[in-house]
Amino acid sequence: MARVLSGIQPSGDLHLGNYLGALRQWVQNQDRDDAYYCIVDLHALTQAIDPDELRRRTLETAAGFIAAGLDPEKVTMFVQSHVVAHTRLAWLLECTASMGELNRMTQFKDKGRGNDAVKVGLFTYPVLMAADILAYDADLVPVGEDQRQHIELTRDLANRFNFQYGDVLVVPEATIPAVGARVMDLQQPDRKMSKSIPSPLGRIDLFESAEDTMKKVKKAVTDTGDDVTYDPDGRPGVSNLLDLLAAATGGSPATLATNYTRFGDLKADVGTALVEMLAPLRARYTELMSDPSELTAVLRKGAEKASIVADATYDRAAAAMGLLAP
Ligand code: ATP
Ligand code: LTN
Repeated sequence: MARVLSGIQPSGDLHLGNYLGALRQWVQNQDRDDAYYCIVDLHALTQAIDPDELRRRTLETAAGFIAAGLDPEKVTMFVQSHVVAHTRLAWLLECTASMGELNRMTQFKDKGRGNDAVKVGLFTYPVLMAADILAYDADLVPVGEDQRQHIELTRDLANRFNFQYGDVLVVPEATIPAVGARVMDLQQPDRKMSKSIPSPLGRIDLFESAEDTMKKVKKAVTDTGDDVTYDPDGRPGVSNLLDLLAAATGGSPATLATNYTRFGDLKADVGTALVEMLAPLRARYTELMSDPSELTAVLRKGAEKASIVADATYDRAAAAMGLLAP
């Protein structure tokens, strides 16, 4: 059985990119894997967020995990800050990572570089992520394409630690889905759909109304020319729509393109396919949010189980580095 870990930040509403890039593969493999899924609230602190909003979104993200199809009886679901070993192990790894390699992380370059007021936490973000993964001896990390560089860093840190201190950490691998690994913004198809960028028309939230989804797909930016062809580099708008259709219905985007001559017909089919895919998720979400006490119980149990695994890894790593046992 493969040990699996992944996480999502409670920094905004879950969107179609989170579902197709990450959540859907978590659900598909939950019978096969020994999986740990965390709501990474400490990572959400690296960008300004209101405390009440963070609390609310943490619960909403937990409801979102279950609504997307995760079964808390089959996987361990928990909140990152409830398991103290993450930050303890992160410190040990901060004493393994170099300034140079963190400076090369594209997320830091995009969100913070060159700004003196940028928070230290944004700089060390990838080390905490490495700790999330390594604390569970994870073999696999199911994520979207944008996380590839972070997983590479995690592997480098684990290898370096093992070289220096002995065979302590498991070196993980990213698993990135064949379709839906990089869902683009519907209004700006040259950048990824994202929680933290205000883009009400460009982002499809997982639990929004069917009318909103239809409207956003209808207004999606397409490219110059009026034929439907699959060319992600040259024609990112229409290609993103074809990717979404392929992700929702199966089939390959290039083959699906041959069924259409007009953007309008393609958009109508993409809208309908997404609404059909998301309707059951939205119904479950509404039901779950009506009783948050059940969610908090799931998270408490999850954190207890996760702590046992993560504490053991921390103890192993601390001992290997020479920290005196208490
Ligand atoms: P932010 O933009 O605030 O960083 P996000 O929307 O990228 O947030 P995260 O919590 O950082 O969401 O990511 C959770 C998971 O969703 C990750 O595995 C990530 O790779 C995946 N993911 C995020 N956006 C997309 C996207 N547009 N397409 C495919 N996968 C995505
Ligand atoms: N950095 C990730 C979120 C994240 C994560 C993790 C993903 C934090 N810890 C551990 C996988 C494994 C993001 O921004 N999408």
